[in-house]
Amino acid sequence: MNQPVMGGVAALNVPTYIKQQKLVNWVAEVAALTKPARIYWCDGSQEEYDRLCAEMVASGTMKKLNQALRPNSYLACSDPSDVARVEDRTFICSATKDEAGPTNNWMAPGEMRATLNPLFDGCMAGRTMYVVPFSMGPLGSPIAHIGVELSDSPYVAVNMRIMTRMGKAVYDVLGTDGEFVPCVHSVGAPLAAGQQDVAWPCNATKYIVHFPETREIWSYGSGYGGNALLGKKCFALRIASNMGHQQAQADGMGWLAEHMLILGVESPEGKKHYVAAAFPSACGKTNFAMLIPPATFKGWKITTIGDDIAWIKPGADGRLYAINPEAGYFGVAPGTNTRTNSNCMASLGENTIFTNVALTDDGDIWWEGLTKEAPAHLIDWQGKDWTPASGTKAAHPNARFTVAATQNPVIDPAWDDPAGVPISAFIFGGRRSTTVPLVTEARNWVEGVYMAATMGSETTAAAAGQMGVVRRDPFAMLPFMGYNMSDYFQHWLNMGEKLGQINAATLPKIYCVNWFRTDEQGHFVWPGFGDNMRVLKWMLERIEGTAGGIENIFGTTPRFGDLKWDGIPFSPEEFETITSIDKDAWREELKLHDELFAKLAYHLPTELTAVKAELEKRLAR
Ligand code: O2Y
Ligand code: MN
Repeated sequence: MNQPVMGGVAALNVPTYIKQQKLVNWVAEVAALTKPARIYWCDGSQEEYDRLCAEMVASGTMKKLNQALRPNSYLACSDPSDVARVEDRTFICSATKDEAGPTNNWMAPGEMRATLNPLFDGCMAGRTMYVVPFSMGPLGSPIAHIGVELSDSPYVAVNMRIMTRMGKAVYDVLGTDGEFVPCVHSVGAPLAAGQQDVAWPCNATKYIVHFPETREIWSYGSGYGGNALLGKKCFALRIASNMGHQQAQADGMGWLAEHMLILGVESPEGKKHYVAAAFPSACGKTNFAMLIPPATFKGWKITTIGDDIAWIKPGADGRLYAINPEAGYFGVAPGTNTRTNSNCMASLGENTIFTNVALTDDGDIWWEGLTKEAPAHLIDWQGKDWTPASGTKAAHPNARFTVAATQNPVIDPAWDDPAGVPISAFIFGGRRSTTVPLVTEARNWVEGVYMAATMGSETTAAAAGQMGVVRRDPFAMLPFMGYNMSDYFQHWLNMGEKLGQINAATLPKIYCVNWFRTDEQGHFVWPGFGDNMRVLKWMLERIEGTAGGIENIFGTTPRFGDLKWDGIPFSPEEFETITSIDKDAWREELKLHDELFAKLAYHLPTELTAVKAELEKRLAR
């Protein structure tokens, strides 16, 4: 924090190790617009992290947790109005509305720039602008890409150090003319001279804006999560999905940026495969990525490459290679405990930033579901005294932890491999109380894309046991698509076709799963969590060509005897409850697919309507 303000413009003080003039010019340009009091170039060191955290403790933004119970860990509590991603304020400002597609908010780029300019003008006054260089993916990996975020939030700077490969080394990769995605973020709360700051500055007006043509991200008004940590959903999904699609125009193939975890599954015989799995937000992705097999699965191992996002590029051998572009986990805390995810709990022992959880009297953290019984007294996420009688949640339901991936006890040895890992299967899952069976293997790539395109989850009414409204969430990408959803379906179909031409035998298999079927009383039938291993084992054996199954209308499913049941009292009747196909329900389901396809009619691939027609025929038989 050593740059003085000179005549209203903060000195740039560019570190000598920065060699790229384009970057320096851009920082100067944004500083001229946003008018910060200081500019600070982050180097990513531990010393810097500790110092910024100490400054936030001093300013009241964070609390240091009990050093003996939770070493080097902090609690930040946000403004109650700033607790989640803001989908209705998120825009894809491509040149035309059709390029953004019907699932995105769109505004013409010129109009959006005219809207944002006055908001950003002077928005960092009185604050420090942090220059945060980061690599999404292993430094220098051919699958990785670089970004630089300019933010007036020190909370963003320290979280970005955990969530990405952030710091000085990025400039070596960038060199004099390397490409980077420019990300500008402001909490939108300029400080007048002498004005007292608040613990969590933000603004009621929020904009999360993507300009795909220039690959820019501009975020205003929020300091929280995906709104502010711009490497995550904004870059790694919205801008990157666009980049992967654009690349197809250049090389005929392109690449994929997916809302997917990546895990390794290894048999006792040492057969190992990597699978990438897409689930909508809040469907237990982190639990699945760190799954602990049941005790009876001796010798089976699950290892994590990533818990949320996958970047996937084709190799010359026709296989798809994936990296986790992130370096940390920004996971949902409530519901996480040693039973649901003990690997995750072990990851959170130290060096963690908690956001919007409750504080215990001995300076540790607590959230709903962490322990069976709540402590007798807490300070809740809004800083108020809390007891079990309060009748409110002590932690916000979207409370988060930010922790380095390296703290995961089951991190995969290849998690940081610049070459990525070969993907043997894709898994798509939604939350459905009826209709969709436990697991189905698509007969071919096109039918797999159809499954992914039509996946959906029931809204909370269904969780209460009623037949809920299904929100379609194609590929679990609905809030994260950087371009037209139908063009994205076509991109997947094209990639499958081209990869199949190189080597049909290594084209990943595609599965659709549903852990959430309920019985007549509305209770979940499938135990989920570690028992999902039973399904993963079947998949691995299908990939190896050693497991059986039976073909139905939609694809291939395991028979009861095709899964390993040791250690669980699960009956064939229960299995039937979660795998049966109700033809009437499926006829209704296909009508809902019609509604989705009607919405996505512009550029909707004819292959998908053909799959649907074929399914209808099979249903009629
Ligand atoms: O609420 C936020 O700001 C973040 S949302 C999020 C965070 C980590 C992983 N996934 C998600 C999501 O919504 O899919
Ligand atoms: Mn996610």
